[in-house]
Amino acid sequence: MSVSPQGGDDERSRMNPRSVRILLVLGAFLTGLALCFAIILLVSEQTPMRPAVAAIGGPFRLTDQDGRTVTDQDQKGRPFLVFFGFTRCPEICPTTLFEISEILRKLGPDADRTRALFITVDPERDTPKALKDYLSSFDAHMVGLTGDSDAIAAVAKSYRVIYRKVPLDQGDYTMDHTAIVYLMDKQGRFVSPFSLRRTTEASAAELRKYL
Ligand SMILES: [Cu+2]
Repeated sequence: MSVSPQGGDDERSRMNPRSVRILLVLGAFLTGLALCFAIILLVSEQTPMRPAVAAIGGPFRLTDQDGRTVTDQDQKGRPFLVFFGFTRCPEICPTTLFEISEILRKLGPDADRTRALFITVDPERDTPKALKDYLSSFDAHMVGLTGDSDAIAAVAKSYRVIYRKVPLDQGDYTMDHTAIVYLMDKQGRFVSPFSLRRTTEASAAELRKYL
């Protein structure tokens, strides 16, 4: 095909039927695309993800490191992280709490608009005082929570956290526990597990999205 550089009116009028055809094809393509999106939206609304997601987390009534009663309702209005563990944990808990502390520090003043809850799976030894001593090494936005063994069992169950006592020598014991950090939104709904396998900046940016 030849295209004259000085096409002028003549060239434009000759191109017209083709332009119309192109527009028609483009229109059909865009309509198809819009339909695809509509179908994807419909399907994603109907997937059973929603009830499963909503089933993580739930009401609790526990005691913080200062002896105050803290409930799930107190968290409403700000996104928060939840992590289960115990103060005598040799490795996973201190590492995780350190990483969460770094993220909270990175948030600067915005950290006031969020929370990180550290819920003990060893309420026998993790009294409010034990939690307070332990958390003094971490960011001040961290809230340590304990309670009687039934309250802890109930909150762990609602987050699908599994934990158990592992006997050691001389009557001592340690704990095995699920070590997932949960991200909950402002309404207290589970968003997703919160990955710490990225830079502090990336984690802080992710958390900031839910403020
Ligand atoms: Cu641990």
